[in-house]
Amino acid sequence: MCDRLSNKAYSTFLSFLLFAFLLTLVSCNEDEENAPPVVQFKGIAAAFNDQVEALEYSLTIFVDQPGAGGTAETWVPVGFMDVDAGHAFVKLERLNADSTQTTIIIGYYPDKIPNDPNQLETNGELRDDTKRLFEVSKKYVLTKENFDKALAYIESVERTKKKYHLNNYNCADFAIQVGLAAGENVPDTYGAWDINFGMGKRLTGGGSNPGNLGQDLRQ
Ligand SMILES: [Ca+2]
Ligand SMILES: [Ca+2]
Repeated sequence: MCDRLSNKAYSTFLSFLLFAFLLTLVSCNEDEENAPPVVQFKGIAAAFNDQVEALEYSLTIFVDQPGAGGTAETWVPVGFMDVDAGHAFVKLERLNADSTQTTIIIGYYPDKIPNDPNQLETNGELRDDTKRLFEVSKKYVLTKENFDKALAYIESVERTKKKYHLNNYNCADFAIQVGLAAGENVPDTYGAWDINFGMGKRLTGGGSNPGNLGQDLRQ
């Protein structure tokens, strides 16, 4: 009897853990209540459409790796029943001749936590990640032409309403693709997750991810 009770409790625990993992990973580790504001993109694009003389254009990729960083894990457990999958985001910055800077800091998120934890695709949206913490960053100085290409790519994500997909197009994919659009050879290492919770509950998948990307950019 004790064994049966124990198994039932364990099964319940595993179910909670799986659900928490899915919610957290799908949301790129960001809870709804503290979600960064959705970017009003028209204003941001227009910010660079002035006649200010520029000294330098750059792209910086930021990575909040799972946990405290420093490993290529695709996720780490947090506390008793939570999971941290990290986040990746980008900054496009223009240093102006008048000693000011024009900057956007932006990340890609699912628009909402899906009701069905097995549904890996949902609508995506760009959010202002100005206040987001990170452990790794890499700056790429760009030509104006490549800077404009990166900006155009971000605009295309918005314009085409590109879908978020946990395996195929998540926050790390967005950051990597912005870098590629800018002509930079941004590394893209596949990381897998295969979590067997027992009782028939198993999550397998993989793709670009903040753990691997952060580790790659440390090199
Ligand atoms: Ca972290
Ligand atoms: Ca990918």
